[in-house]
Amino acid sequence: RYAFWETQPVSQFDDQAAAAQEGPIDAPKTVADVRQEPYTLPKEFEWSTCDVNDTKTVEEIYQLLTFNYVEDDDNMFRFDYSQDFLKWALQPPGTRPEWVLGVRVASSGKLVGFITAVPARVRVRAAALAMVEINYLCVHKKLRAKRLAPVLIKEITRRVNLAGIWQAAYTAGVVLPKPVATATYWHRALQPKKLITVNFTRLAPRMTMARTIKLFKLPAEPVTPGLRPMEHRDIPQVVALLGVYLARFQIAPQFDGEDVAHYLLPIPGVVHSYVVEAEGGRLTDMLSFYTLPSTVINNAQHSKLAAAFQYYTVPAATPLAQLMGDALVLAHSTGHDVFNALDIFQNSEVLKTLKFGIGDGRLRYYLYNWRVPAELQPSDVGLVLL
Ligand code: NHW
Ligand code: EN5
Repeated sequence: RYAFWETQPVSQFDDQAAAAQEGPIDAPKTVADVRQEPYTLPKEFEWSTCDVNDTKTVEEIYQLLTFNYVEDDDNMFRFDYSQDFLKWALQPPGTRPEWVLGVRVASSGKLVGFITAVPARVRVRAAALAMVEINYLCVHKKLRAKRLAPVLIKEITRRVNLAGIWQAAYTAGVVLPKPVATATYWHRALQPKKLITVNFTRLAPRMTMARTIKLFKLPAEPVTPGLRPMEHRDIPQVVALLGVYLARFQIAPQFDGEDVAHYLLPIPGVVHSYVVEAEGGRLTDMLSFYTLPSTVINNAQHSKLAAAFQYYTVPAATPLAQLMGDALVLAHSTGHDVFNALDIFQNSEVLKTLKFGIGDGRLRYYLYNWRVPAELQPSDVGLVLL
């Protein structure tokens, strides 16, 4: 049972009857109804709004997450978001400083808890909603199972409600009430030898290392004519490409020019975006991926795994398989060991052909205070959270 989540305005596992009503779960509120005082923490802790532009603070957040954030089911790998990545992910257009929320030990100032919200316009079926995306919820390993997470969630909810926002989207590996969709991770080896060494994958039966390396070998250059890194001048055309393509999905962000500039202009070591330019400067397609390494938890040879994650990809003139194939080439040539993708978008049609293998991880998509009539298929999802 879910002692906390049963008290929250989220779809519950047993509410099929109510599920017919698409829309908000809570009675409508105004900012004046929102509690003015922060929620109370156990007395040894205090709230701390974190400024990611402060070098010492972003270092503290980085340390907390690097040692305490998400691991795979067998505790072999742990996400290692870089400081530049966190600064990028946490400051999109419309950012509010009070939405980067920490918990510190009052006596020492040590950062031991964290949660963030960023604004986003997300369309769910026919409804375009002003939401936040919640991410980077983390409690230090030594303070687990003390019910700190519900306090972090309630406090970030209060701070978001104070801005007049009543819905949120979030993803998690764990099952909570109640997923709007469940996606599966797939992995494409770029450096098979290293992946085998760190036990990310195993040598297939009756395969030698040499044959495995040959099987996953990629060309040095992408094959799509006109493919080049995205630039500032491309923003209006990329907004248009994404707008048309994402309209096919039941849940997808609505990006304006500022969003596209922030989330898609390339940042070395963080986000990689390419456009396909046809004659006359017309853009026909785009692809992107982000860099999210993991710490290899117990390996003598390697301490880091360099993973690229598929971000937004828009096939139109170029088939998706070719565009994703070029993403693999570019991720390989920029030093990544593996390319990860979910079975969202139209990915299911191309993953096997491109030699992706199914992962052991699932990613559940959730909405706060919004009900959908029925669970969506992964292929209905057009939203990527960082
Ligand atoms: S998912 C990644 C979450 N982080 C990690 O997995 C890092 C490693 N784990 C930890 O740090 C991406 C801790 O285990 C955490 C739980 C902090 C996860 N989401 O404090 P207690 C995100 O960041 C529930 C939501 O004793 P703990 C998305 C759990 O079911 N709830 O546990 C975040 C239980 O509730 P229940 C989660 O292990 C979305 C309660 O927490 C959860 O010390 C947040 C236990 O708390 C998870 N991933 O700390 C929601 N994991 O009902 C945003 C566990 O079962 C909602 N729990 O009793 C929207 C808010 C904004 C609304 C605005 C309108
Ligand atoms: C918030 N934005 O489970 C997200 N990773 O499959 C937070 N598995 O890397 C929530 N266990 O399958 C994130 N190798 C939830 C995901 C948490 C991390 C996670 C999984 C995703 C993962 C790897 C390593 C497994 C290690 C043992 C995996 C097999 C790949 C192989 C490729 C080649 C063909 C066969 C399969």
